[in-house]
Amino acid sequence: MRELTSRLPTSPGFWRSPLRGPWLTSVLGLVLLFGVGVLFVTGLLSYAAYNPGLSPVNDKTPDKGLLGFYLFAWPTDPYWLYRLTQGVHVTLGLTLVPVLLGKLWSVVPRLFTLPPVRSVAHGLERISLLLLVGGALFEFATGVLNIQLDYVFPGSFYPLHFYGAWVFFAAFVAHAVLKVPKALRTVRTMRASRDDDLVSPRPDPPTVSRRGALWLVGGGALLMCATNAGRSFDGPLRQTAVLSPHGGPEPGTGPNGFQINKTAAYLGIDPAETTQDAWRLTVTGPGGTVRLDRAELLRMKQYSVALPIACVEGWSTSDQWWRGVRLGDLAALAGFDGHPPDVLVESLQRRGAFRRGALRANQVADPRSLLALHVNGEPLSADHGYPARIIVPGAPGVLNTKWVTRMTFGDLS
Ligand SMILES: Nc1nc2c(c(=O)[nH]1)N[C@H]1C(S)=C(S)[C@@H](COP(=O)(O)O)O[C@H]1N2
Ligand SMILES: [Mo]
Repeated sequence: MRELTSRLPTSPGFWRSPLRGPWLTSVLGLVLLFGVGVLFVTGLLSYAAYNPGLSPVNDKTPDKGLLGFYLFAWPTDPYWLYRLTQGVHVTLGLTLVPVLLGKLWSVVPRLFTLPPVRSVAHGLERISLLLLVGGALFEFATGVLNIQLDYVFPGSFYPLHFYGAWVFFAAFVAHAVLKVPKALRTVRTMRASRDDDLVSPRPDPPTVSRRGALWLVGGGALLMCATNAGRSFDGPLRQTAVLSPHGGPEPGTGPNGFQINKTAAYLGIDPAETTQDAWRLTVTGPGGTVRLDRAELLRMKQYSVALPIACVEGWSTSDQWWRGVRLGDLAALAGFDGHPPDVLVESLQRRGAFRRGALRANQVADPRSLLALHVNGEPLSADHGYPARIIVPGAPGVLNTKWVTRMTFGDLS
């Protein structure tokens, strides 16, 4: 009988690894306490950076209501802000995958304990664990899928990952409040109590030490970090990011030879619509409507600025030299002198996401925010948004609309 029951995962004897116990679980838990905290903060910042308050243009998350309480106008300083916060968010998220898996492995016997619910309090705790584990798997899965260029999860990434983050983090905080004191005690005394339910009653002989197991998880995490972090840099470093897309197709060399998200061909931009004869920029606002061709834009005062492209997917380029017209000067054409408002930017693109984006007044007012016509001394290439694209300091790449054709100035929120 004893033999039979220990073949079922509901029996403690089924779990034979001598590694399981409060020590391993506590160490991995404390690493996640710190890591998930950073992921949550950088994730909320990432959402704020998107200016979701400019609904429904930038964000279609319905009824974010109270969850959006913290939103603020995303600053333009320092100009590498989003490159840093999103690089950390994505690289750290990938680095923590082995730690999360190790932690789940270390507590998996508890998933099968019988009876499943012993009391009301125990039932509530199990529900919170469901939200915790489910939330963690959901957030890591949607996050990893989103950086694979081809997003396959049903539904829009933003509301899924955003709501998921709040559910996960609420359960995470409850769990941490309950468990951190014990975890700290366990790690500090380096002693694992023998009667803990995670300790196997019939352990197999060890094949690896506790420290060895930790090295395995830590080595996996380092490997994830080393094979992904390169996406935040150019040149040979980017080639070290063998485990994740570096952005879109390989960009080639020359002034326009830096990372491309999606090419003009892929998005169906018709070259016939971008010629000097065909293309016009329409600038509108309460002061009237102005239509400009590229030559007229080039006759306006041109400014140069060195800014990176930093994508929500975690990759970024180093600073590129952009040259073009100040957004503030275009706002002046639309009747706003001195105090520019928000702006809605629309591209030639007809299908797919990111056809348009909205920028906040503080972004329009920054003298480094440009409608760029040149990059690194050459006209923009088709893939980087010729005839004209937005570039704004500190902003996520997705707001740097390419192939701009219309800008509508006015209060959007
Ligand atoms: N019209 C349009 N503009 C766009 C996009 C798009 O799909 N369509 N992608 C955005 C995203 S997500 C990023 S990260 C940047 C990338 O710019 P790059 O391809 O010049 O590097 O362009 C942005 N501008
Ligand atoms: Mo992006």
